[in-house]
Amino acid sequence: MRGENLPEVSVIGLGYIGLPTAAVIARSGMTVHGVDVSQTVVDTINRGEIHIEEVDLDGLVQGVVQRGLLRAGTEVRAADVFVIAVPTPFHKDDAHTPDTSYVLEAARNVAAVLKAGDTIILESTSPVGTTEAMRDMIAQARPDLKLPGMTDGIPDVSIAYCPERVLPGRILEELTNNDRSIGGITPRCARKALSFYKRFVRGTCVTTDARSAEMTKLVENAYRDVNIAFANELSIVSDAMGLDVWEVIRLANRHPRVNILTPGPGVGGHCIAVDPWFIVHGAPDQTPLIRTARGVNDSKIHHVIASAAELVEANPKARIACLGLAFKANIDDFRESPARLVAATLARRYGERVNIVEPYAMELPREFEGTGAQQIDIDTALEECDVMIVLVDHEVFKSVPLAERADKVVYDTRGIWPDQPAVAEPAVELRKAG
Ligand code: SAJ
Repeated sequence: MRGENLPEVSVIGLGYIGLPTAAVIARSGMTVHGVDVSQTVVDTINRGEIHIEEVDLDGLVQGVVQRGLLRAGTEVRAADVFVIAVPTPFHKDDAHTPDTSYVLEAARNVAAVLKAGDTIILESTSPVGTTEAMRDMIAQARPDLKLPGMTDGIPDVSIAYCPERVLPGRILEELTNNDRSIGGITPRCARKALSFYKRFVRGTCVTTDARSAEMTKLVENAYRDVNIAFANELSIVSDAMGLDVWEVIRLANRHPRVNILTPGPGVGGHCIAVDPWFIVHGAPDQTPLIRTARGVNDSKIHHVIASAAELVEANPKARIACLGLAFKANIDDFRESPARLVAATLARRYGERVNIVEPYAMELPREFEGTGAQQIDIDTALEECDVMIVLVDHEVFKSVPLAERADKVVYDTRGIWPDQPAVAEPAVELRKAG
């Protein structure tokens, strides 16, 4: 312990959640030992640098490393509080079976250095029951310790589940200001974890049991997935009926109790398209709505590919610009991105006719190699391309005035240009065709 009894903290997993979390904890004055399996990640952090992009994270990490509050390594060391933030993907089988092996492996490593009085907190999005499974794994590894829920007396260690709920692009702000649900294996565990979070979270921290907290996290993302699916289904219906979905949603949302989300080329990222499967897997017969929503959002990608291909083929001489590769606006995260999948499919089919505009990418991802597709900037696209396929609602695209795009054939999957005149069918005469 340092100074006025500040706990020493170990954060296991230094990715998109773990690193910002470690840095914010360190900023509050606690000494943090970060753990990651990748030596490169560890070396980068120990130089005061970062391996991921997130607003303001570089300065924060540099500061806490310089002050000696954050240090990274590949081995779990003794600490007072362990925060586990490792990935929980699912297996690519039909049942979408959750893969909690990284969580259990982290718990096994923690067990080796655990001492009476310690607190272990799982933050990774996890299927219901994972925190208890983690406890069982620790019980097996450390029969010398009394574990919560397994002893009549006061347990030696506290174990809790506290999901992160931060939005990529706003992680540092949301880590501090969002409310937190803290689920203990026992109420005492929850209180122990609560006293830790109160040191660096300004939002309200609410205590509950571990299983409810696990379900709460899954429900939050499934709620969003279902609502985006509704918007995406409306867009497919509107296409079939020849309606402008943006106009329909705009009007419907004037109702005081209606708030339809925004259609897009599908749902990307690592959370909303994944977490609902954890609920479906846990209760396959009780989740028709959640499962269907997943299907609707996945099928939207194919609807967009088909509609874009139709437009490209209807304009055989046109040069095409795909605007955006990121999984959502104003970030440089291209993993699990529907926009990237759409653009790459078009690049493979139509080769050098296709141009990609992605201000957040230094170069095109590997799957574009050999397709003939080029990366160009937005100004070149506006000068040289005739067909614009909007896949991401980056601010820089939104701000293009009508005068610069009025003569383009536009397929706007994000509704960023509501003033764009509709294109006459069949294909228009193209300005730069030929
Ligand atoms: N999207 C739409 N239409 C919308 C909103 C989003 O198509 O109206 C798409 C986005 O373009 C993107 C995907 O959905 O492809 C997800 O984007 P997002 O901004 O809704 O969410 P994420 O994945 O960046 O972060 C979510 C957040 N969860 C909720 O808002 C309920 C975040 O708070 C969680 O912490 C994060 O998942 C996580 O780590 O679980």
